[in-house]
Amino acid sequence: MATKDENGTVLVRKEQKQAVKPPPMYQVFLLNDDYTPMEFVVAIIQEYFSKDRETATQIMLKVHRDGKGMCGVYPKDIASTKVELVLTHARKAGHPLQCVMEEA
Ligand code: TYC
Repeated sequence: MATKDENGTVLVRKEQKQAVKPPPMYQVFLLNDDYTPMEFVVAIIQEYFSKDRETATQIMLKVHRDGKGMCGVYPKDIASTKVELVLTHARKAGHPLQCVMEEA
């Protein structure tokens, strides 16, 4: 909004600081276990995290070696939906695969 000071000079307010913060983002991880087949994990990463086969294989191998690997970063509701879909798919297939989210 423009106003005038005592000399009649037009004062223009500086653009207001952005009032809305960007939403917090969440990293989605797969955890290693001794039973879920490698091929199943690769397929999960391709299907739910939109990775190509090579990238999915690299992520799966990282999880296998290090115990944990990041599959993607999303706003909270999307991350939470991905975790639920992965867990549901894994349980239906009879695998103990674990999937978790952490604020980035
Ligand atoms: N460790 C599993 C195996 O040797 C493979 C595996 C990889 C399981 C990644 C889970 O998130 C996982 N069959």
